[in-house]
Amino acid sequence: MDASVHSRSFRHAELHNTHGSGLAARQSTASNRLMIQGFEWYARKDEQHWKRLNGQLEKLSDIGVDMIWIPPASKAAANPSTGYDVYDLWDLGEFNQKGHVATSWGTKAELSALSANATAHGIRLLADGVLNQRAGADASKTCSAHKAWVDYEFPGRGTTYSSKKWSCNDFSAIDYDDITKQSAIWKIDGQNNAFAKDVSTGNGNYDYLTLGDVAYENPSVQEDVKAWGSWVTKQLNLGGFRLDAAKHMSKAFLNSWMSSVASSNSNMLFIAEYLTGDVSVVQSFVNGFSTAISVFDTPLQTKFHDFSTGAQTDMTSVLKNTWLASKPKQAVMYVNNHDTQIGQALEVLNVAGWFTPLAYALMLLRDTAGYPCLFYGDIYGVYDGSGSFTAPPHSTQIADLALARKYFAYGTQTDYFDDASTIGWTRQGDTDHPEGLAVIMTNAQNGDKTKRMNVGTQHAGEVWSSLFGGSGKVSIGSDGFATFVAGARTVNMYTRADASQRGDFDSWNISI
Ligand SMILES: [Ca+2]
Repeated sequence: MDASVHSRSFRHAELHNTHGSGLAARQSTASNRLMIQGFEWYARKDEQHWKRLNGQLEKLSDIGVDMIWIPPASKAAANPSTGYDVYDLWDLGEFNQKGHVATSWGTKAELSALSANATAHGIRLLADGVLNQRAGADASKTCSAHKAWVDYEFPGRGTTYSSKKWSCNDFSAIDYDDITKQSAIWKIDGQNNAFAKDVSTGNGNYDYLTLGDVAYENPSVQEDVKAWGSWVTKQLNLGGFRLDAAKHMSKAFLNSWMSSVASSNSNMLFIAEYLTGDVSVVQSFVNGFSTAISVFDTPLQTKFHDFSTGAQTDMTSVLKNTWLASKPKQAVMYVNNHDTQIGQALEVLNVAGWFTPLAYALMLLRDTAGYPCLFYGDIYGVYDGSGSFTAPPHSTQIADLALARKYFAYGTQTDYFDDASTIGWTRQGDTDHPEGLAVIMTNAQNGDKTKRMNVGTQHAGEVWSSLFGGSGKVSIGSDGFATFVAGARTVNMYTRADASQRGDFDSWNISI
C-alpha cells in the first residue's frame, strides 16, 4: 500500500469518526483502486491535453482515480498524431523535431507539471510504452536489397540524453521500399535484426505489426530502449507502463526490459496489451516473466460487447471464461478503449449504449483484485474523425458507479447470479466503510425486475434507497434481506438512505 492510499483511508476513517461511528481505534483498510485511460483516439491534438488533464486531477481524485494511463508521450512522426507512430522516444515535447517542440498533447514542461500535480493528488501516471515500431526517419538508406527509411539522426535533439542514431540493423523490416516505391513488409537482411521467434504465432510469426519494426535482437537497441525506460520513469515519476503491441515483441526482451526498469524503481505496474479472446493464450503469454505483469482483459471486454449486442444473453455467465475469473491479480478490466471506440480498428468490439453502465458496475463494484480502467470517452465524450463531438450518454451514471466503488464496495460479497436475465450481489461493508451496497441489473427488455438479497443482519432495520435517484425506499428486514428493483436493461444500486457521502453523487461534469 502506498502512502497516498493509506492517507485517503485514514481521512475517510476520520470522517466517520466525526459522524460518531467511533472507528478511530479500528484497523484502517485500503481504498479500492481505479485507473482511467486519459485519452480517446480523437481527443483534441492542439498541444493542450497535458494542461487539460492537469485541470481534472481534483475531479478524478474525487471519484477515486489513482492512476492515469496517458497517451504516448514521445515525439511522433506526424502532427497531429495520437502518438503510436513514434519518431524519438527521448523527445517528450522538448526539442524542435518534426516541425514542433511540443507533441500533439503538449510540451515536456507541461507533462512534468501534470506529473507533479498528479503526485500531489495521490495519482500516478502510467506511460504508454510504444516500443514495437518507429516512423518518420530523417532519410532513406540502402539496406540489403531495399532503399529503406531507417536513418534516424534526431537533428533537433542531437545527442542529449542518448547518442544512439538508428539505421538498417536496428529494424527487422520496413513497410515501404523507396526503390520500387511499393508498400509491403520488406525484410531487411542485416546483422542482429532477424524476426524474433518468441512472439505471437498469429500469421505464422507476428513480430511485424506496422511501420519500421524495431529489431530487439540488436544489443544497441536493447541498451537504448532500456536506458529510456529507466530515464522516463524518473522524469515523470511513473507508476508503470502499458506495453503496447506486446504480442508483436520478443518476450525475452520485454522480460529483461521490465526487470531493468523495475530494478531501479519500486512498485512499477506493467500492463500488456495482448489482444486475444482466449484466456489460455493470455495465460501462456504471462508464463515465464520474472517481473509481475498484468494484461488488459480482452476476453472480458469481448463478453461485455457480446451482451451489449445480444449475441450472449445468459447473465449468470457474464464473468465466466475471462482473464479476471482466471487470474484477478493480473487483470486490468475495461469496457471500451481508444481501439474499440467508433471509427477505430476494433470498433467491432464496441460496447454500446444500454449495457455500458451494467459493464461498469460489474467492473467497479465487485470484490476482486482486478484493477478497473475507466475510458476517457465514457466520461468526457468522444470526437470523431471529422472533429464532431458526441457527449457521453452515461457519464453521470459511470462517475456515480466509480464513487460507489470508492465509498461502498467493501466487505463480504454475496452473489445472486441465479437468473438468466436478472443478477445481483451485495457488499456488507467493512470497518472503514460500514454502509454496504446492493447491486441489481437486468437485460430483460420490459418491466421492472426485482431480487431479494441479503445485505447482512448488521443492517437490519436500516432504510436504503437507490444511488441513482428516485423516491423508492426499502427497509432491511431483521434477517438482513430486502427486495431491490432494476428497470428494464438497467443497473441499480442501493445503500443507506442517510449515508453522508450521497451529497457527492449526481454531480459529474464532462467539461475538460
Ligand atoms: Ca515487432
